Amino acid sequence: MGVVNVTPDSFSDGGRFVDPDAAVAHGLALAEEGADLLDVGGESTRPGAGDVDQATELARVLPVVERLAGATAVPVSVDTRKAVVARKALAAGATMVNDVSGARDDPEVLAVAAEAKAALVLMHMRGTPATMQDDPRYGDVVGEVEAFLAERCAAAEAAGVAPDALVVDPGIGFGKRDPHNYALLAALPRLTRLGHPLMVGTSRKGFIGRALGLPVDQREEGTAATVTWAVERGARIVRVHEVRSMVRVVRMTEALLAGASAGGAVAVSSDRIVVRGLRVFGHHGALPHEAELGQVFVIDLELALDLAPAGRADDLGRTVDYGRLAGRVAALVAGRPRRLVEAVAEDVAGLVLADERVREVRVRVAKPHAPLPVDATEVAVELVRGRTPEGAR
Ligand code: PMM
Repeated sequence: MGVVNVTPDSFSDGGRFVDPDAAVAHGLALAEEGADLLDVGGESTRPGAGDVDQATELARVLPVVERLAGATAVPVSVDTRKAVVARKALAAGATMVNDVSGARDDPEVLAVAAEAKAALVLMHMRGTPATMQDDPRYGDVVGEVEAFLAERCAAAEAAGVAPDALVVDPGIGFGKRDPHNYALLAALPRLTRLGHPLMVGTSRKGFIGRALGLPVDQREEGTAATVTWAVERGARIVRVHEVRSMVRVVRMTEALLAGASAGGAVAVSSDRIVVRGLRVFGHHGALPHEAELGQVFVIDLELALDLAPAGRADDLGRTVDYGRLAGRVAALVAGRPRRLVEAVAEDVAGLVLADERVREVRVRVAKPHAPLPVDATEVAVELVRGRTPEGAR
């Protein structure tokens, strides 16, 4: 997705294309360079930016959308948080709405997208552009963003948007500190499991500038690294300013992914078997009464392995039988007491990796009733163990 900002003040290219002729020419150049989508925005969403009134936004966006939609076959998206702008842009030829508020600021956006049968990007943002970088804090940024996106998708579907018209976006840089951005980028595979195409916008953003110590006009290579990373981890749309170079970056990443799987390696597979919420009574714990009385442990497992052989042959013998595995894990957790949940998780990981088809396993062991001096809903340990050439580490 190529960015066409018709704004005087966007952080990355503000002012360059505020003239409609310049914006249209830029959009056409991006189409020529290989963009599959063009995202036209008339409101800067950089940190601290104030709201733009509807008339101004319409005046910026509409002529550009209309002319681009008439002049190129590349679909046009409108980057807006306003239902009126979305409606008029769709009528002018746009086929996608990109709402950085996840359609919270103006919930009418949902009905507009539903009525026009338009695609709809729902992005996570904390607060508004004006306030979003005022000390953003999260307990569990990935969990909160995931829950937000799931809730907004449900709201969109309730308003009549078809599930396959929805795209989700974690909103890199929107009400997030650098550790939040990195955590979300690391968790893209998890976000793909929301069941909608995942879009990621990292282009020229501040966290790249801070990592490299470079100003906004020198972040192309940094952006390229994030684009490779995002595509490899399941992003289907990357929103970028430099289309020519990023199309090459995406094509090369795709070639690597295709080559790796054609070579029989499962290393790039993001196939997973997931078992969640396995409740087992056990006697693990560092405190004497835990060992004596026992308590419930809740186990989550995520196994990375290539599911294609089983799927193609429809043959349980070619995959991990999750029912049998769940039984063996439950027996382990109900069995010999360990002092630490870490030890329980480690032993569970070892059991799972004993099946050589499993490339990597994530194990989470939670104690919902852990004896703590303060209130907490849950304590858990989570670990990831993989296979090295010498065997499981
Ligand atoms: N980033 C910006 C604007 N719109 N939309 C989506 N869905 N995702 C983003 O990450 C995103 C966006 C800010 O970048 P810009 O000011 O350079 O357009």
